[in-house]
Amino acid sequence: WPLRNKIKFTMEGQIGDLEVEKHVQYILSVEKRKDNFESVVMEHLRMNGAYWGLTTLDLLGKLDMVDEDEIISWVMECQHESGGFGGNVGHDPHILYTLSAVQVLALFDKLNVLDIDKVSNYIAGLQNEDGSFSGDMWGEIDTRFSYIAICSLSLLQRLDKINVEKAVNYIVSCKNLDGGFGCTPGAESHAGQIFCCVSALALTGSLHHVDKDLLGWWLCERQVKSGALNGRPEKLPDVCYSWWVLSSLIMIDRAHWIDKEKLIKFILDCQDKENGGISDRPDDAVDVFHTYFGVAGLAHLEYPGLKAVDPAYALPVDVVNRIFFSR
Ligand code: GRG
Ligand code: ZN
Repeated sequence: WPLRNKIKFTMEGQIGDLEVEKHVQYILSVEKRKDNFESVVMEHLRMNGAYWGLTTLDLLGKLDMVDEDEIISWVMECQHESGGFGGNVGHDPHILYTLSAVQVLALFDKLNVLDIDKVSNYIAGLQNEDGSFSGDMWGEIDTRFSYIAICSLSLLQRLDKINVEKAVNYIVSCKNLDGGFGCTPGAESHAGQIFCCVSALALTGSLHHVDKDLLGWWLCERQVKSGALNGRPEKLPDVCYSWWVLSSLIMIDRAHWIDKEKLIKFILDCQDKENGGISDRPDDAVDVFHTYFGVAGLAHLEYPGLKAVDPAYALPVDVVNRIFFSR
């Protein structure tokens, strides 16, 4: 996924600094805190929080600051007898948390602790007759779940457990006239869903279903005057779209259609320079989700000192390479 135009980081004063140490401390403190508002809200999606926080630490080169054994045994405690993972110990399994669990294990090179067939059978069991995927036993269908199923099974090297052709056809049925994708057939294009559909198509070698110029045009139109990106026309910009939009543009080779320097400046402006963390917009409250997407967005923009991140697997490139090239 080569980026075409490199950015110069030498113009002092033009591009501020990434507060690496402060962000590391912020993530470590969120992991530990149990009594504040964010940790109460995060209780049921702690597995996603662990993925966001730990991947950020890895991109910053600081994954060794956490207790790996403690994390791995907590992740495995969240596994349900069905093979799927819950958001926390004792919670119901959902495909959303199952991908995060697989990604966290991948970060630590610990996929071998999994009963791979059990996890992949749980995921494959969520595929419907029309090729779509439900998120859990209750049946909600969304192209987010198609991506999650394909990404997880690809990381586990078990894509053969599902009907890939039908999965791809379902995603293509969610394509709109503007070149984008929605959560179900006929639903409006949204950058988050476009990320899911483009990644799923990339991971299955099916990107020929995307009109790259048409979609690239829609995606680069997401950049507003401040340099930030929004998720659909007329909506407010938000740091997380630096991930959803930019990853999609990279996968279709159109990342050079946006102004990268302006986007870097916007992400850096969303930092809490005192206490660490990144927010959705300047001066809003920070959270782990936007801290991850801010740092991962900067990694896509080749900000110095950050590991490269894979736009489809949403993991550091060295982690992905270790899975596919070292065995
Ligand atoms: C491994 C990176 C990774 C993801 C897992 C959960 C998931 C797969 C993908 C989610 C894709 C998605 C739909 C992202 C959008 C998230 C978001 C900011 C939603 C807000 O929606 P609105 O309607 O926001 O409140 P707008 O910006 O449209 O006003
Ligand atoms: Zn956001």
